Amino acid sequence: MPLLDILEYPDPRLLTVAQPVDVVDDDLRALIDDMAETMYAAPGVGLAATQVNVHVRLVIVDVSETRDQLQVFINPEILERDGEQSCEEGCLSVPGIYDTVTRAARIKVRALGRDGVPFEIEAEEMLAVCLQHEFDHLEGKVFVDYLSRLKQSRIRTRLEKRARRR
Ligand code: GNR
Ligand code: NI
Repeated sequence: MPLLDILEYPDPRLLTVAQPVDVVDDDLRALIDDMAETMYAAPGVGLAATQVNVHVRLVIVDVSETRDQLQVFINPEILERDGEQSCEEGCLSVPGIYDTVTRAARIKVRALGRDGVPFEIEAEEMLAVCLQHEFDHLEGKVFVDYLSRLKQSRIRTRLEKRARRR
């Protein structure tokens, strides 16, 4: 199975708003499998379809230490959010850049699983951070959008320079 290429900031394709999935079928499950392989190889704790240039509402996460607890969220919705937490975030689409982002401490999420069956979960701590980070990707948003404009322009310059050297 092939590893998928991950788009890197400031690639304008990362700004795309993803479309809802209408059928959860074997093609979608094949994409999930390729994304999982790509996320584990990176390694990352989450991956949104947007990052592999597929603009549908699908994210995967695995925040377990054992790296064997894949969670799949299709057409996710945040039903409730409360509290605040700040976490040092990174992103596979913004390699080598880490900064603190404040997000909701707890969220309640509804989505479809890889079998197409709806489920709801409550998330806190790292899972809540990761899910909010992934759901942002589906809206065309990356964590650097929360940083100051000065930091954003420094990050843009640094990654553009690095991309040119490759
Ligand atoms: O691997 C990842 N680590 C991470 C760390 C802190 C907050 C969010 C993340 S998600 C990131 C993988 C990624 O880019 N997902 O979109
Ligand atoms: Ni990311």
